[in-house]
Amino acid sequence: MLKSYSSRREFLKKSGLIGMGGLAMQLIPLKLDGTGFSEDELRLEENSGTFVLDPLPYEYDALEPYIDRQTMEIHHGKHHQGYVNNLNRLVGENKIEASLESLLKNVSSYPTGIRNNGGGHWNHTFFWKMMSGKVESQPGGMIAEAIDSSFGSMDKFKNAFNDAASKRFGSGWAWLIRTAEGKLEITSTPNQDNPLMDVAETKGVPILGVDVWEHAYYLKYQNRRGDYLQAWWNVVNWNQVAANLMAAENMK
Ligand code: MN3
Repeated sequence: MLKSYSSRREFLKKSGLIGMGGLAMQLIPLKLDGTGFSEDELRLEENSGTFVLDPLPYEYDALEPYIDRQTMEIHHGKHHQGYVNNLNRLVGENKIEASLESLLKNVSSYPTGIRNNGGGHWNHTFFWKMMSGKVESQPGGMIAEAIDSSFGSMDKFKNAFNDAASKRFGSGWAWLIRTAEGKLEITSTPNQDNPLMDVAETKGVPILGVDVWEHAYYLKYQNRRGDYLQAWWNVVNWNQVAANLMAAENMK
C-alpha cells in the first residue's frame, strides 16, 4: 500500500517525533523571490488533529515548467490543507475513530463531508507522490508490460486516460486502477470520490491518478484542460506507478 501517514500517531511514529513531546510544526522550504507566498503564509498549520498534511516530497517549483509553483503552493498549502482541517473537524464533531482507508471503504455510512474531505485528503496525498520533477521519460519493466498488454501500447493508454480525464464533467479525477479481478482499467470519479469508496461505480486500487479540478491547472492553462493533461505526463513518477502496481498486486 502507498506509504501515507493516515493518522497523526502513525506520522509521529514514522517521523521519530514520538517521545520528543513536541508538536510537529512543519516549515516548507521556499525560495523567497517575491513570486509566491511568503514563508509565513506557507507555514503549515500545527497538526493538532487526527489527520496531518505532509509537506510535499519536493519543492513547490520542482514540476515547472509543466505545473507552476503558484499553482502548487495554493493547491497543497490551501486546498489540501483545507481538506485536512475539515476532515479533522468532522471526525471530531462526529466522534469517528477510523483510519482514512476504512472511512473511504465505508464512506456511504458517514456524513457527506467525510466523503468530500476524506477523499480530498487521500487523493491529494496520492497525487503529490505520483509526480516528480526528476522522472524517467518512459516507464520500463513490469508497468510498461502491464500497460501494453492491457491497452495495446503506451500511446493508446495515454490517449484513453486523457480521454477519460477530458470527459469528466466539472471537477473530479481520472484513474488507472487494478480491479479485484486483477485487470488494469481506466475510470473517472466526480468531486473528491475515488475508486476505493463503496460509492464508486468502478472499484479498484488506484495505480495512477490525475486531478482535473480547475484549481489544479487554471492559473497556467486557464480553460485548456487538454494542454494541462498533455504537460502532466512529463511529471508522472513512473517509479511510484510501478510501486503502486506492485503493492496492489500484493493486496488481498
Ligand atoms: Mn486538487
